[in-house]
Amino acid sequence: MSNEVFSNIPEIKFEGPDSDNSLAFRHYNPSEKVGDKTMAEHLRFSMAFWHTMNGGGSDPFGADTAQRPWDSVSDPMEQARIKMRGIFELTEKLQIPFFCFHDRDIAPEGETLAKSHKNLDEIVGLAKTLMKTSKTRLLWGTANLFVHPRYMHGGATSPDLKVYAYAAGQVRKALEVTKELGGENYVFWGGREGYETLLNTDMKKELDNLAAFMHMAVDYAKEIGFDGQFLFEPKPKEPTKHQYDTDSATVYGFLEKYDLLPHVKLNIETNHATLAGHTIQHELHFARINGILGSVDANQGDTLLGWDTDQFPTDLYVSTLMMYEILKNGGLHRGGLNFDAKVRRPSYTVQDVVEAHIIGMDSFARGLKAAHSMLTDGVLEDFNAQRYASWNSDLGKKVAQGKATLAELEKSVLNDPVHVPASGRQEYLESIVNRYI
Ligand code: GLO
Ligand code: MG
Ligand code: MG
Repeated sequence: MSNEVFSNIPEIKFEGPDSDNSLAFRHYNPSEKVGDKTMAEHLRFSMAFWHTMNGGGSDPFGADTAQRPWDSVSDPMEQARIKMRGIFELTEKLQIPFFCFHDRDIAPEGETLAKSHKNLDEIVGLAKTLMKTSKTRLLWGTANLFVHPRYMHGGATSPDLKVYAYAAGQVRKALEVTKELGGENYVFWGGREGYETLLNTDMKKELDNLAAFMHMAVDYAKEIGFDGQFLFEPKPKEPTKHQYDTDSATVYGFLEKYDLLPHVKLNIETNHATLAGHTIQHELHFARINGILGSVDANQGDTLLGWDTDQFPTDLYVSTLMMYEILKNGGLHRGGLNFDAKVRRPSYTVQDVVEAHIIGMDSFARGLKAAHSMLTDGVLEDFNAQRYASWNSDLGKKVAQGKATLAELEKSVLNDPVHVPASGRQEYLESIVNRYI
């Protein structure tokens, strides 16, 4: 078909673990059932517009390396049209059901906010038309409040009211178009919502303003009948030295303090967990037990580098433990696994991008299967039920009900001979996890 944007990319199909074809799935078989759901229903993959359509590979030391079909097109609006057609085509060829975008990824910024809205409307109109004949859906939309120089001090935490108002206008519009495209979620990531030095920062005012901003977004969503899930994405540093949305626990505290917990869940990214000094399992687990696990930005960092490398996920140990938490959460519900990931700079072809998505999808398919078997056998559950068994005693139950006293607890052990608790058997448990992978 001459209309194709990526004419050299075929439809990617499941060929099984023995296939030598780099443009095929070895493990991701969308219709295969794992437990009571298909792989497609469990995994809800999504493609990131900013990396896959806009990322060119430039870094602080060098220019773009990527070769893309629209390279020779100079009109930014025409490029935007091709890229939008491109993401629908590529998601379909890869059997990825969703995509995600920032407002400024899909349409160029105009001279005024009003002109930017107009550009956005045109491209959103195109996306809507493409959706009529495509299976591709919108996982989430968001507003880019960090690239433009006006946001150098932040967007929703800017010390300058005019900048704050501009950010508000962008978010209002982004919510409107996310609704128009049937988006399942709306994400806040505080790109520049943080600070470099407290010498020029009123932290309390900035956090109060951020909360007011989010409440206005929640109110506007209600006003226009957008019923998507709001998500807040934690990240500890980069671009600012101190990001206000450091990690899941910090964001939970913020949401609770400002009465936003009823409206907002988390979008948790693997590489951001690493930067915060946590495992992704810790981040997902914390969110799960507090009822705020919303969606996942599936990527991975590099153990030797201290910044956000946003690589495609390949680590099966990690994908297994992630899927373990997600299954225990009863799934991702309206969320998904969004590949917030980019190929390395020397991987400059479109084929590299496709192969990167394939290994990401295969890694999660294997993680899903391993986690599902592990959970079905209940090995970790049985072990931990035993480990915490003493809490089933009457005294243990009293503590849980808040009815015990220090003196009562003391009395229960006052005349005990030396008590040695059972071994934690970490290495044994690690060997069990390895067996399932
Ligand atoms: C950068 C973030 C970024 C967000 C995106 C959505 O480190 O991961 O890609 O996911 O802006 O809010
Ligand atoms: Mg992200
Ligand atoms: Mg990132």
